[in-house]
Amino acid sequence: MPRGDGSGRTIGWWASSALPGAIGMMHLHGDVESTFEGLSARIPPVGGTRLVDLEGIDDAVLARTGTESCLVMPHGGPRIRRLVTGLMEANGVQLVDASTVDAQTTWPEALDRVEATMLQALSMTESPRAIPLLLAQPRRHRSDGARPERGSPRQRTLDRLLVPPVVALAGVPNVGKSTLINRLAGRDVAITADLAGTTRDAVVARVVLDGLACEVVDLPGRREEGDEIERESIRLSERFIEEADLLVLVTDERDLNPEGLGRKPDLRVSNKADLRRGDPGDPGLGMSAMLGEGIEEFRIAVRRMLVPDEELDSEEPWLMQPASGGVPVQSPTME
Ligand SMILES: Nc1nc2c(ncn2[C@@H]2O[C@H](COP(=O)(O)OP(=O)(O)OP(=O)(O)O)[C@@H](O)[C@H]2O)c(=O)[nH]1
Ligand SMILES: [Mg+2]
Repeated sequence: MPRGDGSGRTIGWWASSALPGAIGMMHLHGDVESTFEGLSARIPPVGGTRLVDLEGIDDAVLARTGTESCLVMPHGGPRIRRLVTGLMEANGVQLVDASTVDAQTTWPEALDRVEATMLQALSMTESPRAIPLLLAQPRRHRSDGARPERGSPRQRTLDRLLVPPVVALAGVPNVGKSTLINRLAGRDVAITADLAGTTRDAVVARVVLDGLACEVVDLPGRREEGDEIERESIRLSERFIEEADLLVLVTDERDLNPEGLGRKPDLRVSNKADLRRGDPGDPGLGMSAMLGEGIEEFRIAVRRMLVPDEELDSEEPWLMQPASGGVPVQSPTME
């Protein structure tokens, strides 16, 4: 992903479609601290998420995915989108769109447009799995295979190698969601405790899962009783549940129950398998986030669901330009 150059520049792009009613997701890269200094909304620390009022336009979830990156998730209707775009521009964000910028200007050493686009994509990606695929593209585009169709399911799937998909971990309190995100990140990003309701606000971490960079979100477990703060954190969770590219339901039971998530989970995992050892009814599936068992299988399962093997293995060309909302093709460091 492009880095800020300390000059106070931030670039942004919408990663979600402009359909009414949906959640909108804007990615920001660069000097995101300065961007939010001009707004009354305070940006959370790295790993943190916060529900903020965007100057009266809408309440939005801010998720600080890195020192120089942030996700902004307001409601996604066209009017709110337009107002949020204007607000960001007024605060120095340069909104970019792949279709409007010529990659060959940025990469003059490239032999042709495809190679320039490939170099551009290489400079963006944080997914090791993207690299061999990108390097193979110029040859594939030159051979006369079928031309890839912009926005087709295959293109959108491969674009996840350039724009990290959001993987949300949901489930009732105390099942081990925070233990799982810490295990995946290889460090303590979330607090864990043997107490329901430990995680009150969602926590995000950029994690490479089987070669695919993802934004993993640990959501607070839902409890029916709860104060206003808890209800607000539930509203925050609902955004992530709606917008996640992959919704994972974590339980500590053998019977996996969706628990009224509002959306069918894409993947279900049964944690705390260590406690069920010797249980004759236990099918032997599941994981132990605490002991690290079944974690590698989980990483692979997530990557396969987001970018299936057949897409990685296919010889068909890839456009390398996420089409839904535009990608940052002119990094602040490249000028
Ligand atoms: N035995 C066992 N305990 C686990 C495992 N994973 C997590 N735990 C424990 O379960 C308790 C709850 O774990 P958390 O990760 O805080 O649970 P959570 O789902 O994030 O809970 P909330 O934040 O309340 O929603 C902690 O005491 C963990 O150490 C596991 O695989 N096996
Ligand atoms: Mg937790």
